[in-house]
Amino acid sequence: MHYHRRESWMMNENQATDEHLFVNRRQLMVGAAAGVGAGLIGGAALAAPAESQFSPAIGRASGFPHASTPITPEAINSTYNNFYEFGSSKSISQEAQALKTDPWTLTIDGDVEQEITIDIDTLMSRMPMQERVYRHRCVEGWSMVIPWVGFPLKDLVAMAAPLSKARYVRFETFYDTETAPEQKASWLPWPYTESITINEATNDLAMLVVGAYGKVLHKQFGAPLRLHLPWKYGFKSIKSISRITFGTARSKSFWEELNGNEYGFWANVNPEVPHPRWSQATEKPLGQDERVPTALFNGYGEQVAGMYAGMEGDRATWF
Ligand SMILES: Nc1nc2c(c(=O)[nH]1)N[C@H]1C(S)=C(S)[C@@H](COP(=O)(O)O)O[C@H]1N2
Ligand SMILES: [Mo]
Repeated sequence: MHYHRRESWMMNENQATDEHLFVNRRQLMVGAAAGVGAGLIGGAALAAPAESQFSPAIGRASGFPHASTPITPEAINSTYNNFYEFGSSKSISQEAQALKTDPWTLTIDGDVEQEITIDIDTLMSRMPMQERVYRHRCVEGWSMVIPWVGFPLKDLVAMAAPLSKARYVRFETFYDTETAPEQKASWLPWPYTESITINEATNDLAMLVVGAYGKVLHKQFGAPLRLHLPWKYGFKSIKSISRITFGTARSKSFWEELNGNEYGFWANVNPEVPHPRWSQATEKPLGQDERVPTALFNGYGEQVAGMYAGMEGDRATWF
């Protein structure tokens, strides 16, 4: 539970963006498996679980804050979800199995040097995979701790080569009323979208997730590609991403469109700023009886607070 400031996961900027390393990622992974290149993929320290469906080269990054917090049991986590495309209750794990994840492509467009559509498997083969244990705090007041497998969002940003004028990154979920009948509801602004700044997208903590618990991502977790921003309320961590668009202007997200007074753009976790209808001071970890105090930035302030310097007094930073 201790966090030390200088950690091996603090990847060298050059390593994250260097073209030559992108080309040699497969070799890098082989090197890591042999125990020689672990530092190069961001501090692989512990071996992935033996039953992992991922390459053994994918190690667990030990240095992230809260990396040794007890993990929420998979059985609890995978049956208590928010995925409105499949219903507004927490019990959508069965319904979500209708999601078709193969084939799946991701389109990267907007203010980029070249728009591309890339197959999810190709994308995964080009990105530096890693396991990270992250806390997740839903705006509704429950939380979980989950071992994600994925890659830094900043590596995808580097691959996308956004134009210098791009300031925002918008994420969009699939839209398919056949597999997700809830998307027929005309009063909801489908498809689900989210938006963050380029600065946030290139923060070390921002992660694109393709797996959890050593397995390819369960459909209810937002297969095959979902975001995780552990310092923000959970709704920012959009599931089943099919498009990422770089732009100069902020776009309204699904929740902001529905109720901007309750679910804003920044949505950084702050126990002292209540939701208009409830306190955010405490949270209920899934699988535990007692509520526990909620932490500023969900406990990741050291990594992210600098991005919001001077904005602390603005209520919009926190909801
Ligand atoms: N596409 C999509 N992404 C989404 C949601 C959703 O309804 N649809 N719900 C969000 C909310 S409110 C939370 S708390 C998390 C829940 O993630 P989990 O089910 O993996 O715990 O997903 C977020 N991403
Ligand atoms: Mo949430």
